[in-house]
Amino acid sequence: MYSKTIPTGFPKGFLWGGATAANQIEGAWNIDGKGLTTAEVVQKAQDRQNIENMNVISKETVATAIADTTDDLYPKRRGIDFYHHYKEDIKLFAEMGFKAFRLSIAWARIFPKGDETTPNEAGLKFYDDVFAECHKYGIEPVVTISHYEMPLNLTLTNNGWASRATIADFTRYTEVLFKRYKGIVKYWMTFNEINASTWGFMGTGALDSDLDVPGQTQLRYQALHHEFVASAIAVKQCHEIDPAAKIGCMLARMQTYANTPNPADVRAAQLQDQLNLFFTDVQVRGEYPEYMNRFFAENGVTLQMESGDEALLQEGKVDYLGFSYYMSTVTAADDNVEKASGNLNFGGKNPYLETSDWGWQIDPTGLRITLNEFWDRYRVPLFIVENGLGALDEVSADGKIHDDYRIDYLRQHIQQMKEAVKDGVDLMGYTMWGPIDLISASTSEMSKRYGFIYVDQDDEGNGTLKRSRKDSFAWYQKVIASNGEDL
Ligand code: BGP
Repeated sequence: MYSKTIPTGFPKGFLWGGATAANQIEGAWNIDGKGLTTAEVVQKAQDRQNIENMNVISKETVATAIADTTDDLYPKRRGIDFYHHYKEDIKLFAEMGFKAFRLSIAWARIFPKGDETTPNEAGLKFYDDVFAECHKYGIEPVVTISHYEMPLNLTLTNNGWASRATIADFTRYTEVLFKRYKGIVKYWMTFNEINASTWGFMGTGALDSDLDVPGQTQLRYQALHHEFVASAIAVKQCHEIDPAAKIGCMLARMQTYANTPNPADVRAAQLQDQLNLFFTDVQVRGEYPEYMNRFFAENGVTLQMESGDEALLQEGKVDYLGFSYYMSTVTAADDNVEKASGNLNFGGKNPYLETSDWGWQIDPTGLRITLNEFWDRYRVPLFIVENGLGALDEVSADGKIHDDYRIDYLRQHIQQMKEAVKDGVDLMGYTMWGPIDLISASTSEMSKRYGFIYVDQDDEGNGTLKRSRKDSFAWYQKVIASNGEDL
C-alpha cells in the first residue's frame, strides 16, 4: 500500500521575516569611506528624462546624472537612514518575532571604487555590527551580495557587467565577504532578480539602456553571462570557505498565463516562461538550456564564452532558489489584447484579478502554481524572499495606520504558500518585502509603502524618520508566533 503523510503546515524552523536592500534603506551614501553606486544615479537619470520606466533611460541622461555627484537628497542616497537606525529597526523586527532578516551589502561600502585590492574596514565593520544585532535576537541574516547596484566606478571604467573584467572585481569582493562572515551569515544570495539584467541598467550597471540602440540584446545577454560566471565562482568560494553556509540565486518571478486556450497563445506563454526560467535553469541546473540556442540565433546573440565557463556553471550550482513574487502576467500570441496598466507591467490584463495602486495584478493562487512548478522543475529548496503590497498609507485621525488591505494581501499569499507546502513543496522561508517602509526600487518614491513599520518621511525627504507600528505589525507577529496557523 502506498501511504505517505501530507504536511499539515509550515515546517519547524521556517524562516519567517522581511527583506530589504541597502540602496533602499541605508542612506549615509558618502559616509565612512563608501563610494557612489549605480543605484544612486538611476533616480537622477529618470528625473532628467521625466520617465517612469527605468529600463528606457538613455545613455545620455545616465551620463549627465553620473557627472553630478553632489546631491544627497535623492531618495536612494538618503534611504530611511537605516545606517543610523539599525538597532531600533532590528529591535522592532525582533518584536514581531522575525527568524530571518534579508538585507543586501552595498558593494561600494566594502570596495568604494570596486577595483581596489584592500577592502574598506569601516564598511565591513558596519555589517559586523548589523549581523551582531540580528544574532542578539536570534535572527538569521539572509544576505544578497548584489542588489541592483555596483560601485559606480565600475560602470565608468568597465561599463559594468558588459565587461568580463568585472568578474574579477566581484570575486575579490565575495571572497572578502565569505571569509569575514564565515559562521555569521548562513544564507547568501548572489544577484537580486538576476533576470533584471536583460531589462537594463539596474541589473547590468552598463550604459546600454536604450533598447533602440542596435546590439542591446547582445550586450545584455553577454553581461548576464558574466554575472552567471561570477555567481558560479561565488558559489564555489562560499562552499569552500564556509561549507555550512547555503547560497542561492534570486529570480523575479511573474507566473505567466496564456491569454486564451488557443494553442498559439499557450505556446506564446510557454516561450515567455522559458525566457524567464532560463536564469534559474542556468543557476540551478548548471547549464544553458537548449531553447536559448534558438533564441540567441534568432536574436543575433553570439555569446563570448571562455573555455572553462561551462564547467564553472556546473560546479557553481546553487543550494536553493530564492525568488520574488508580486503578481502574474498574461501572454498572447498577437498584440490584439488589452494591456495591463501600471508600472512594470509586461503583459496583458487578467480580468479575474484585482490590481494594486500601481497596477500590479494581485494573484495569490499564482504563487501556489509557481511554487509547484519550481519544485517540479528544480527539486531544490525554495525561498520566497520578496512578496508584498506597495500602497499609499494614510495616517488616520487616531494617529495610526489601519492597513487592512496589506493584511489581506499577505494573508492570501501565505494561505496559498501553505497549500503549496501541503502539495509537497520544499519551502524554507518567507521574507516579505519591505517590513519597514523604504524607498521604492522602481519609482524611487517613499510613498509606495510596504511596511509593517511606518517611517515618517515624504517623497521629498521631509519628515522626522520616526518609526511607528501599523495594524499589520501585530498581525504578522501573530502569524509568526503561530508558525503560519493564525492568519
Ligand atoms: C523587487 C526588488 C526590490 C523592490 C521590490 C518592490 O523588484 O527586488 O528591490 O523594491 O521589487 O518594487 P518597488 O519598490 O518598485 O515597488
